[in-house]
Amino acid sequence: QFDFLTETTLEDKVSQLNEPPPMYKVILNNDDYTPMDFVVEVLTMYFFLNEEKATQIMLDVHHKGKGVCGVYSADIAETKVTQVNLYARENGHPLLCTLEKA
Ligand code: TYC
Repeated sequence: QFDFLTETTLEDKVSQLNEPPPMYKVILNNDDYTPMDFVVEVLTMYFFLNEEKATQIMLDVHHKGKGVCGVYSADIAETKVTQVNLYARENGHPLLCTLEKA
């Protein structure tokens, strides 16, 4: 059996049932304008990190260009990215949050 719309075979579907869902890394990207305090605030608000862990991740991103905020299933990862980018835009900052397959 082959589903022409999704291009999945029955075999694919059965193995998907037995496997955990694909996971995605939520990535924070560095820029030269977003204030450090704002990045820490975002990390504590959306990723349930304490001030210390949030500061660590923020500094890591600041020095290395990007960093992982968390790993989630597709739906949750997409929601986090949307929320962070929207909140940054609402506050006039260019902070960019993206997804990568884990
Ligand atoms: N580089 C920014 C600054 O010096 C701080 C910053 C950190 C911005 C992490 C974005 O994802 C980021 N103000």
